Amino acid sequence: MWGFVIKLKTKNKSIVMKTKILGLMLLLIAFSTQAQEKKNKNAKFTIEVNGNCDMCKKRIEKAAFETKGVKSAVWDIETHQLNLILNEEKRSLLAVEQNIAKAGHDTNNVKATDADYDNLHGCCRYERD
Ligand SMILES: [Cu+2]
Repeated sequence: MWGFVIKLKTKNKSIVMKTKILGLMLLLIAFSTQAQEKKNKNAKFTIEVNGNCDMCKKRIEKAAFETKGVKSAVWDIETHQLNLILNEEKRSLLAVEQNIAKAGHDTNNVKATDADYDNLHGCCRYERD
C-alpha cells in the first residue's frame, strides 16, 4: 500500500517536471520565432563589391537602389566597400547582391555571370579573383 502511494507521488512529480520543461521549451520557441520575424527597417551593412572607377560606382549604386527597400547605397572606389541601409522587411541583403551581380559586379556572396561581366564597359572590367 505504502509502496503504491510513493510510486504515485514520484510519478506525479515527474509529470509536473515534464510539463514545466515543456512549458519552458514552448516559451523559448515563441521567443526565438518572434526574434526572427522582427526585421530591421534600417539595417546597416558593409559588403565588398568589386569594381574600378567612377562608372562602376554609378552602376553599383544604381543596381543597389533598384532593389526595393534600399534607402542608402554608397560605394567607395578605393576600398571597394559598399555601405548599405536596407529595410529588411522589403528585401534581403542577398537580393541586393543579386541585383549588383546582374549589373556585372562580384559581391561577397554573389558572383556575376561571365556574360554579365563581359557586358561591362572595357575600363570597368575589374580583375576577378
Ligand atoms: Cu568602371
